[in-house]
Amino acid sequence: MVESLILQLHEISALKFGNFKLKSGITSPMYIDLRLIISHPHLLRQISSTIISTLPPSTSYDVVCGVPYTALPIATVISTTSNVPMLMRRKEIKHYGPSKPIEGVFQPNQTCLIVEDLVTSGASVIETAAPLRAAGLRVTDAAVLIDREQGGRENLAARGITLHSVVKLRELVRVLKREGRVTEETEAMVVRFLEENNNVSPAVGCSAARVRVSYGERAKLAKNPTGRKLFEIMVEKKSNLCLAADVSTAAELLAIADKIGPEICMLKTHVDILPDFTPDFGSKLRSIADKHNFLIFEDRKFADIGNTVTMQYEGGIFRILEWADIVNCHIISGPGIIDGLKLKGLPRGRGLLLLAEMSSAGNFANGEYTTAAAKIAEENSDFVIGFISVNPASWPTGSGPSNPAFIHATPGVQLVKGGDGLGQQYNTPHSVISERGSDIIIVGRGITKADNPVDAAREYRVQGWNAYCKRVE
Ligand code: S5P
Repeated sequence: MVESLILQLHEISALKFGNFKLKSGITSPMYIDLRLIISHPHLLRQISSTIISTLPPSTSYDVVCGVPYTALPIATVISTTSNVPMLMRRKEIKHYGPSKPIEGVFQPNQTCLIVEDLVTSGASVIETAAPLRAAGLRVTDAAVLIDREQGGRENLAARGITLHSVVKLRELVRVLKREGRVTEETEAMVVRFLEENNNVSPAVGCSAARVRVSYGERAKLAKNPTGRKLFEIMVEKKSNLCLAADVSTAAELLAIADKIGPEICMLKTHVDILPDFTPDFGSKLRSIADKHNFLIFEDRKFADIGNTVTMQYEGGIFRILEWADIVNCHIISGPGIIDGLKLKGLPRGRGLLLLAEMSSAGNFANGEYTTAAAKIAEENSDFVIGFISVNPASWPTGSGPSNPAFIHATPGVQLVKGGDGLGQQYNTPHSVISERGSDIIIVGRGITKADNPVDAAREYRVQGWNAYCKRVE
């Protein structure tokens, strides 16, 4: 049965041999293109039923979800033939109408079987499991046609997902060789390739040296006490998650800070959106921060001349200097803004983040502007603790991002890529930490608007932390 499947896949050219560049950048002697199966309904049906019959009889599930896009038709056939409802995970979030990462009807605590055509590192299955889990579903098993035997099984097991495959790549090539479809040399080449690439990380590597240094080591390099404290908290709490607590009232903010406090290393505020702000807000938030061991970051985005920002930082009704460990500023007005903020902040041991890049579409913080921010940071490393950035891995080496003392915090993070219709652009925790080389994920509506913000925060924390662990491994 499995043998006949393999031969049919070879006949329709879904299995090709030669020299192929994979998504990960490595060259493979074999290319598997299972998108072709939708042109062969009989084969699609056979693949779907074989995937299900390979599962151990004890595997139970209430719903199935295919990894987009190739496995969607497979999951659909499984759903219709076994009469099990299906869910779909959106790869992009819609900019209009209700935007749900998961389409279909389900109950929290139901078990969802993930269906996939091909597993290499397991990254796609992991990316699909994340929003399902954040929605309250249990994900314990993934059923797949082909296991490339390149670390996917182990990477998934590390995340609590058991991989069930119909066929492993070595076995598949053995069958083709036995049936005279490939030569002995080709088989040997594939086997050698698998031996040399037996552990493809689901995290794509990042070149800057900074990203390989652990947060603990970087704490020792930080010149500013708040920068050092932030790294230390991240290590202690195994968290690189910052909550953007953009809620409607101060009362709500204090409540969510207390609930989500255990999951975060930092809480970001916009105090000027709180209609019920009172002078004791700062001390109340401070005691919650002390209770749960997180830092407070007021996202004030100062942008004026040095003299004005000293007054904005210290005075007014908000008295930010009193209670915020960290503030941030634009560098549009030149280095005088840093001098102004430093004058007030440094004696109190506070820290400053520079907005070197922004997450919104069409923003102007790039190129020379970003390089200038990196230079200003180097010149003020006693007070500047790092950057608000979006893709530090793309900054030229030798500028700020390669200095491990500086921390990078990135907004525009949700479990699926997308946007909010007002210019915000989202990347996943994995992409932000592993591919873009940032250190902290700043998450707002992904948590505050979730059905269960505490569960959602935990999921973001785990994803952010796992991506970091993989990066420094
Ligand atoms: O470039 C930026 C800089 C910041 S600090 N883009 C941003 O979105 N932010 C802030 O991050 C923004 O003000 C908001 O508080 C948070 C993102 O919230 P979310 O709901 O889109 O996750």
